[in-house]
Amino acid sequence: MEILEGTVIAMHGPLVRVQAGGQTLVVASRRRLNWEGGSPPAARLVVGDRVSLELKDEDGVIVAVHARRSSLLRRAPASHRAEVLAANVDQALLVFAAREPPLKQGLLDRFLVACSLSGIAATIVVNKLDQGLAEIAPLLAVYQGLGYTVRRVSARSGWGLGEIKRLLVDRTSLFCGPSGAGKSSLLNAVYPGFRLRVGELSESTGKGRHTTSLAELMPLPYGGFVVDTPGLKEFGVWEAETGRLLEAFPEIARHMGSCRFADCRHRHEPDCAVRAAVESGGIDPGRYASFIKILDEAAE
Ligand SMILES: Nc1nc2c(ncn2[C@@H]2O[C@H](COP(=O)(O)OP(=O)(O)OP(=O)(O)O)[C@@H](O)[C@H]2O)c(=O)[nH]1
Ligand SMILES: [Mg+2]
Ligand SMILES: [Zn+2]
Repeated sequence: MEILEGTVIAMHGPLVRVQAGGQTLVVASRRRLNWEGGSPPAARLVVGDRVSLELKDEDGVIVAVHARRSSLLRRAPASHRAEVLAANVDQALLVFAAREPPLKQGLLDRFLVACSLSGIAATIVVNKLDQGLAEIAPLLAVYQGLGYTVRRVSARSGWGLGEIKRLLVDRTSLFCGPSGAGKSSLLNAVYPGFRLRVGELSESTGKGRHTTSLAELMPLPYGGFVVDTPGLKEFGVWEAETGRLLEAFPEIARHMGSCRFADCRHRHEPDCAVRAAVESGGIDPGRYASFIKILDEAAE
Protein backbone atom coordinates (compact mmCIF):
# COMPACT_ATOMS: atom_id res chain seq x y z
CA MET A 1 0.00 0.00 0.00
CA GLU A 2 1.17 3.46 -0.91
CA ILE A 3 0.20 6.83 0.61
CA LEU A 4 -0.11 9.75 -1.79
CA GLU A 5 -0.71 13.45 -1.27
CA GLY A 6 -3.00 15.21 -3.71
CA THR A 7 -5.39 18.06 -4.44
CA VAL A 8 -9.10 17.64 -5.20
CA ILE A 9 -9.70 19.00 -8.68
CA ALA A 10 -13.36 18.00 -9.13
CA MET A 11 -16.17 16.22 -7.32
CA HIS A 12 -18.30 13.72 -9.24
CA GLY A 13 -20.93 12.67 -6.75
CA PRO A 14 -19.26 10.10 -4.52
CA LEU A 15 -16.14 9.99 -6.68
CA VAL A 16 -13.34 12.48 -6.39
CA ARG A 17 -10.87 13.53 -9.06
CA VAL A 18 -7.49 14.14 -7.49
CA GLN A 19 -4.26 15.50 -8.87
CA ALA A 20 -1.41 13.63 -7.18
CA GLY A 21 2.05 14.38 -8.43
CA GLY A 22 1.93 14.04 -12.18
CA GLN A 23 -1.16 11.86 -12.32
CA THR A 24 -4.91 12.40 -12.21
CA LEU A 25 -6.83 9.75 -10.30
CA VAL A 26 -10.51 9.14 -9.79
CA VAL A 27 -10.88 7.77 -6.30
CA ALA A 28 -13.41 7.09 -3.57
CA SER A 29 -13.45 8.75 -0.21
CA ARG A 30 -13.62 7.04 3.15
CA ARG A 31 -16.94 7.68 4.87
CA ARG A 32 -15.22 8.79 8.05
CA LEU A 33 -12.51 11.12 6.91
CA ASN A 34 -9.80 12.31 9.20
CA TRP A 35 -10.19 16.12 9.16
CA GLU A 36 -6.81 17.33 10.31
CA GLY A 37 -7.10 20.40 12.49
CA GLY A 38 -10.72 19.55 13.39
CA SER A 39 -13.92 19.05 11.47
CA PRO A 40 -14.88 22.27 9.59
CA PRO A 41 -18.43 23.75 9.50
CA ALA A 42 -19.13 21.96 6.23
CA ALA A 43 -17.30 18.66 6.49
CA ARG A 44 -17.51 17.61 2.86
CA LEU A 45 -14.70 17.43 0.37
CA VAL A 46 -14.56 20.31 -2.07
CA VAL A 47 -12.39 21.43 -4.96
CA GLY A 48 -9.05 22.64 -3.67
CA ASP A 49 -8.89 20.35 -0.64
CA ARG A 50 -5.49 18.83 0.05
CA VAL A 51 -5.87 15.16 0.82
CA SER A 52 -3.95 12.01 1.68
CA LEU A 53 -4.98 8.88 -0.14
CA GLU A 54 -4.17 5.23 0.15
CA LEU A 55 -3.40 3.49 -3.07
CA LYS A 56 -3.71 -0.29 -3.22
CA ASP A 57 -3.63 -2.22 -6.50
CA GLU A 58 -4.61 0.85 -8.57
CA ASP A 59 -7.57 1.59 -6.27
CA GLY A 60 -7.34 4.81 -4.32
CA VAL A 61 -9.30 5.99 -1.33
CA ILE A 62 -9.07 9.35 0.41
CA VAL A 63 -8.43 8.93 4.11
CA ALA A 64 -7.48 12.38 5.41
CA VAL A 65 -8.02 16.05 4.62
CA HIS A 66 -5.43 18.64 5.56
CA ALA A 67 -6.59 21.72 7.45
CA ARG A 68 -7.91 24.32 5.02
CA ARG A 69 -5.91 27.49 4.60
CA SER A 70 -9.06 29.27 3.43
CA SER A 71 -12.60 28.32 2.53
CA LEU A 72 -15.28 30.31 0.80
CA LEU A 73 -18.50 29.69 2.68
CA ARG A 74 -22.09 30.34 1.79
CA ARG A 75 -25.47 29.30 3.11
CA ALA A 76 -26.82 26.59 0.83
CA PRO A 77 -30.10 27.73 -0.82
CA ALA A 78 -32.42 24.90 0.25
CA SER A 79 -30.89 23.30 3.31
CA HIS A 80 -29.57 26.58 4.76
CA ARG A 81 -26.53 24.65 5.86
CA ALA A 82 -23.00 25.93 5.45
CA GLU A 83 -21.56 25.03 2.09
CA VAL A 84 -17.98 25.51 1.01
CA LEU A 85 -17.49 26.52 -2.61
CA ALA A 86 -13.78 25.86 -2.72
CA ALA A 87 -10.91 25.38 -0.30
CA ASN A 88 -7.42 26.85 -0.22
CA VAL A 89 -8.00 29.55 -2.81
CA ASP A 90 -5.90 32.72 -2.56
CA GLN A 91 -8.26 35.07 -4.31
CA ALA A 92 -11.65 35.31 -5.92
CA LEU A 93 -12.43 37.05 -9.19
CA LEU A 94 -16.04 38.19 -9.01
CA VAL A 95 -17.08 38.25 -12.64
CA PHE A 96 -20.04 40.36 -13.76
CA ALA A 97 -21.11 41.61 -17.17
CA ALA A 98 -21.15 45.27 -18.15
CA ARG A 99 -24.73 45.02 -19.39
CA GLU A 100 -26.08 41.50 -19.99
CA PRO A 101 -26.92 39.85 -17.66
CA PRO A 102 -27.47 42.98 -15.52
CA LEU A 103 -25.28 43.34 -12.47
CA LYS A 104 -27.15 42.57 -9.26
CA GLN A 105 -25.61 44.63 -6.53
CA GLY A 106 -27.01 42.36 -3.80
CA LEU A 107 -25.17 39.39 -5.27
CA LEU A 108 -21.92 41.35 -5.58
CA ASP A 109 -22.16 42.47 -1.95
CA ARG A 110 -22.74 38.91 -0.77
CA PHE A 111 -19.69 37.66 -2.62
CA LEU A 112 -17.67 40.51 -1.12
CA VAL A 113 -18.94 39.68 2.38
CA ALA A 114 -18.04 36.00 2.00
CA CYS A 115 -14.56 36.84 0.71
CA SER A 116 -13.95 39.38 3.42
CA LEU A 117 -15.05 37.02 6.21
CA SER A 118 -12.93 34.17 4.89
CA GLY A 119 -9.88 36.32 4.30
CA ILE A 120 -9.87 35.79 0.55
CA ALA A 121 -8.78 38.73 -1.59
CA ALA A 122 -11.53 39.80 -3.99
CA THR A 123 -11.25 41.54 -7.33
CA ILE A 124 -14.34 42.78 -9.12
CA VAL A 125 -14.06 41.91 -12.81
CA VAL A 126 -16.47 43.58 -15.19
CA ASN A 127 -16.47 41.59 -18.41
CA LYS A 128 -18.10 42.46 -21.76
CA LEU A 129 -16.58 45.90 -21.84
CA ASP A 130 -17.50 45.83 -25.55
CA GLN A 131 -21.15 46.23 -24.46
CA GLY A 132 -20.38 49.65 -23.02
CA LEU A 133 -19.91 50.69 -19.41
CA ALA A 134 -22.27 53.67 -19.29
CA GLU A 135 -24.94 51.91 -17.22
CA ILE A 136 -22.76 50.55 -14.47
CA ALA A 137 -20.02 53.17 -14.30
CA PRO A 138 -21.61 54.94 -11.29
CA LEU A 139 -21.87 51.65 -9.41
CA LEU A 140 -18.26 50.77 -10.15
CA ALA A 141 -17.23 54.16 -8.81
CA VAL A 142 -18.93 53.26 -5.50
CA TYR A 143 -16.82 50.13 -5.13
CA GLN A 144 -13.61 51.80 -6.17
CA GLY A 145 -14.39 54.48 -3.61
CA LEU A 146 -14.61 51.73 -0.98
CA GLY A 147 -11.15 50.52 -1.93
CA TYR A 148 -12.04 47.50 -4.05
CA THR A 149 -10.08 46.74 -7.17
CA VAL A 150 -12.23 46.81 -10.29
CA ARG A 151 -10.90 45.39 -13.56
CA ARG A 152 -12.68 46.12 -16.82
CA VAL A 153 -12.17 43.47 -19.47
CA SER A 154 -13.64 41.90 -22.57
CA ALA A 155 -13.14 38.22 -23.23
CA ARG A 156 -14.42 38.88 -26.71
CA SER A 157 -12.12 41.74 -27.77
CA GLY A 158 -9.22 40.75 -25.53
CA TRP A 159 -9.18 44.11 -23.78
CA GLY A 160 -7.65 43.97 -20.28
CA LEU A 161 -6.66 40.31 -20.40
CA GLY A 162 -2.98 41.04 -19.76
CA GLU A 163 -3.83 42.39 -16.33
CA ILE A 164 -5.97 39.37 -15.55
CA LYS A 165 -3.16 37.01 -16.53
CA ARG A 166 -0.73 38.84 -14.28
CA LEU A 167 -3.19 38.55 -11.43
CA LEU A 168 -3.41 34.78 -11.86
CA VAL A 169 0.27 33.82 -11.98
CA ASP A 170 1.33 31.48 -9.16
CA ARG A 171 -1.91 31.81 -7.24
CA THR A 172 -5.09 29.80 -6.90
CA SER A 173 -7.96 31.91 -8.17
CA LEU A 174 -11.67 31.23 -7.96
CA PHE A 175 -13.86 32.59 -10.76
CA CYS A 176 -17.37 33.16 -9.52
CA GLY A 177 -20.37 35.22 -10.51
CA PRO A 178 -23.78 34.91 -12.11
CA SER A 179 -24.44 32.55 -15.00
CA GLY A 180 -23.70 34.17 -18.34
CA ALA A 181 -21.25 36.77 -17.05
CA GLY A 182 -18.48 35.11 -19.02
CA LYS A 183 -16.37 33.26 -16.45
CA SER A 184 -15.59 30.36 -18.76
CA SER A 185 -15.12 32.73 -21.73
CA LEU A 186 -12.56 34.70 -19.74
CA LEU A 187 -10.71 31.57 -18.74
CA ASN A 188 -10.60 30.41 -22.36
CA ALA A 189 -9.33 33.84 -23.32
CA VAL A 190 -6.46 33.77 -20.82
CA TYR A 191 -5.61 30.19 -21.79
CA PRO A 192 -7.30 28.71 -24.89
CA GLY A 193 -6.05 25.26 -23.89
CA PHE A 194 -8.85 25.05 -21.30
CA ARG A 195 -11.41 24.66 -24.09
CA LEU A 196 -14.28 25.30 -21.67
CA ARG A 197 -17.82 25.20 -22.90
CA VAL A 198 -19.51 28.61 -23.05
CA GLY A 199 -23.23 29.22 -23.43
CA GLU A 200 -25.54 31.74 -25.05
CA LEU A 201 -27.77 33.91 -22.90
CA SER A 202 -31.44 33.02 -23.00
CA GLU A 203 -33.19 35.24 -25.53
CA SER A 204 -36.33 35.55 -23.43
CA THR A 205 -34.75 36.32 -20.06
CA GLY A 206 -31.29 37.63 -20.95
CA LYS A 207 -29.90 35.31 -18.29
CA GLY A 208 -27.19 32.70 -18.56
CA ARG A 209 -28.11 29.06 -19.02
CA HIS A 210 -25.85 27.51 -16.41
CA THR A 211 -23.43 26.15 -18.95
CA THR A 212 -20.73 25.21 -16.46
CA SER A 213 -22.16 22.57 -14.14
CA LEU A 214 -19.15 21.52 -12.12
CA ALA A 215 -16.51 23.44 -10.20
CA GLU A 216 -13.13 22.43 -11.54
CA LEU A 217 -9.57 23.26 -10.56
CA MET A 218 -7.26 23.66 -13.54
CA PRO A 219 -3.54 24.36 -13.81
CA LEU A 220 -2.32 27.37 -15.75
CA PRO A 221 0.63 26.81 -18.08
CA TYR A 222 2.45 29.83 -16.60
CA GLY A 223 2.02 28.80 -12.95
CA GLY A 224 -0.99 28.94 -10.70
CA PHE A 225 -4.44 27.34 -10.67
CA VAL A 226 -7.90 28.57 -11.51
CA VAL A 227 -11.30 27.27 -10.48
CA ASP A 228 -14.18 27.73 -12.90
CA THR A 229 -17.52 27.50 -11.10
CA PRO A 230 -21.17 27.21 -12.16
CA GLY A 231 -23.01 30.54 -12.09
CA LEU A 232 -24.73 31.35 -8.81
CA LYS A 233 -28.18 32.94 -8.73
CA GLU A 234 -28.12 33.65 -5.05
CA PHE A 235 -25.59 33.70 -2.35
CA GLY A 236 -26.69 33.44 1.26
CA VAL A 237 -24.33 34.68 3.94
CA TRP A 238 -23.90 31.90 6.45
CA GLU A 239 -25.73 32.90 9.65
CA ALA A 240 -22.89 32.12 11.98
CA GLU A 241 -20.86 34.79 10.26
CA THR A 242 -23.35 37.65 10.30
CA GLY A 243 -21.98 38.74 13.70
CA ARG A 244 -18.92 39.83 11.78
CA LEU A 245 -20.91 41.49 9.01
CA LEU A 246 -19.66 44.98 9.81
CA GLU A 247 -16.15 43.96 8.83
CA ALA A 248 -17.42 43.83 5.27
CA PHE A 249 -19.31 47.14 5.54
CA PRO A 250 -16.71 49.54 6.95
CA GLU A 251 -18.53 52.57 5.58
CA ILE A 252 -21.58 51.62 7.69
CA ALA A 253 -19.51 50.71 10.76
CA ARG A 254 -17.95 54.15 10.64
CA HIS A 255 -21.27 55.91 11.25
CA MET A 256 -22.86 53.58 13.80
CA GLY A 257 -21.24 55.11 16.86
CA SER A 258 -23.10 58.37 16.19
CA CYS A 259 -26.62 56.92 16.29
CA ARG A 260 -28.75 58.27 19.16
CA PHE A 261 -29.51 54.79 20.54
CA ALA A 262 -26.74 52.35 21.37
CA ASP A 263 -28.95 49.47 20.19
CA CYS A 264 -30.03 51.27 16.99
CA ARG A 265 -30.95 48.82 14.23
CA HIS A 266 -30.55 51.52 11.58
CA ARG A 267 -34.03 51.12 10.17
CA HIS A 268 -36.60 53.60 11.46
CA GLU A 269 -35.05 54.79 14.72
CA PRO A 270 -34.85 58.56 15.24
CA ASP A 271 -31.43 60.20 14.82
CA CYS A 272 -29.89 57.19 13.14
CA ALA A 273 -26.51 58.29 11.81
CA VAL A 274 -26.42 55.45 9.30
CA ARG A 275 -29.72 56.47 7.69
CA ALA A 276 -28.62 60.09 7.73
CA ALA A 277 -25.46 59.10 5.84
CA VAL A 278 -27.53 57.17 3.30
CA GLU A 279 -29.68 60.24 2.73
CA SER A 280 -26.75 62.64 2.45
CA GLY A 281 -24.89 60.38 0.03
CA GLY A 282 -22.16 59.22 2.41
CA ILE A 283 -23.35 55.61 2.16
CA ASP A 284 -24.51 54.12 -1.12
CA PRO A 285 -28.23 53.20 -0.83
CA GLY A 286 -27.63 49.86 -2.55
CA ARG A 287 -24.94 48.93 -0.04
CA TYR A 288 -27.24 49.90 2.83
CA ALA A 289 -30.03 47.77 1.33
CA SER A 290 -27.67 44.78 1.04
CA PHE A 291 -26.59 45.19 4.65
CA ILE A 292 -30.16 45.29 5.99
CA LYS A 293 -31.26 42.39 3.81
CA ILE A 294 -28.42 40.14 4.96
CA LEU A 295 -29.26 40.93 8.61
CA ASP A 296 -32.97 40.24 8.00
CA GLU A 297 -32.23 36.90 6.40
CA ALA A 298 -30.05 35.88 9.31
CA ALA A 299 -32.82 36.80 11.75
CA GLU A 300 -35.43 34.69 9.93
N1 LIG B 1 -20.26 40.71 -25.88
C1 LIG B 1 -19.55 39.87 -25.15
N2 LIG B 1 -20.03 38.65 -24.87
C2 LIG B 1 -19.28 37.82 -24.10
C3 LIG B 1 -18.02 38.21 -23.59
N3 LIG B 1 -17.55 37.19 -22.83
C4 LIG B 1 -18.47 36.21 -22.91
N4 LIG B 1 -19.51 36.58 -23.67
C5 LIG B 1 -20.72 35.77 -24.00
O1 LIG B 1 -21.47 35.56 -22.81
C6 LIG B 1 -22.13 34.31 -22.86
C7 LIG B 1 -21.89 33.52 -21.58
O2 LIG B 1 -20.52 33.20 -21.47
P1 LIG B 1 -19.99 32.01 -20.53
O3 LIG B 1 -18.50 32.11 -20.58
O4 LIG B 1 -20.62 30.72 -20.85
O5 LIG B 1 -20.53 32.52 -19.10
P2 LIG B 1 -20.32 31.83 -17.67
O6 LIG B 1 -20.15 32.94 -16.69
O7 LIG B 1 -19.23 30.82 -17.73
O8 LIG B 1 -21.74 31.13 -17.43
P3 LIG B 1 -22.09 29.80 -16.58
O9 LIG B 1 -21.12 28.73 -16.93
O10 LIG B 1 -23.49 29.49 -16.98
O11 LIG B 1 -22.00 30.20 -15.14
C8 LIG B 1 -21.59 33.62 -24.12
O12 LIG B 1 -22.56 33.76 -25.15
C9 LIG B 1 -20.34 34.37 -24.44
O13 LIG B 1 -20.02 34.36 -25.81
C10 LIG B 1 -17.53 39.52 -23.91
O14 LIG B 1 -16.45 39.95 -23.50
N5 LIG B 1 -18.34 40.29 -24.68
MG1 LIG C 1 -19.18 28.81 -17.35
ZN1 LIG D 1 -28.59 53.75 13.46
